[in-house]
Amino acid sequence: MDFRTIMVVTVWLGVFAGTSEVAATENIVVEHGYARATIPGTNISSAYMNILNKMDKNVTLVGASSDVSNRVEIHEHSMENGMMKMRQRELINIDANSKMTLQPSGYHLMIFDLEKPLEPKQQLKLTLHFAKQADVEVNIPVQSIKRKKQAHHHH
Ligand SMILES: [Cu+2]
Repeated sequence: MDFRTIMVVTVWLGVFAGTSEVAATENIVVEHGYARATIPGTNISSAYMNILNKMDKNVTLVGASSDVSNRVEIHEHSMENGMMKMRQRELINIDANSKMTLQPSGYHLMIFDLEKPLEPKQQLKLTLHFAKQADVEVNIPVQSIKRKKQAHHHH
């Protein structure tokens, strides 16, 4: 399986979202964060969360980093002609007083080149980098991939 195939498969499987609020600053709040356990045979993971911008101006997520990987990228999944496509993105804009959801079918963070696979129940520390705004550190749980029946609707 090549990398793109793996990503498509993980999207179709779907996962349960986490429930705990994981980090807060005064201006940017991250909640419902979780990362996927690494699929055996791969060295990648992906991370999802809600990012709440509580300010009266927009903020821009420009990247993320982690001590488990030197390569964390912003990606976007979208359906094009019935095919799930994944593209790297430079940034994510979050409007004033609004919420951006990083989720399997949209924007997400891809973590590459893991030295050790991420295991369920482990905590993953991520640092989110914003333009003209302090970094936000989050600690999110690693969750195993669970099958969701609804995820098998093919569009
Ligand atoms: Cu991706």
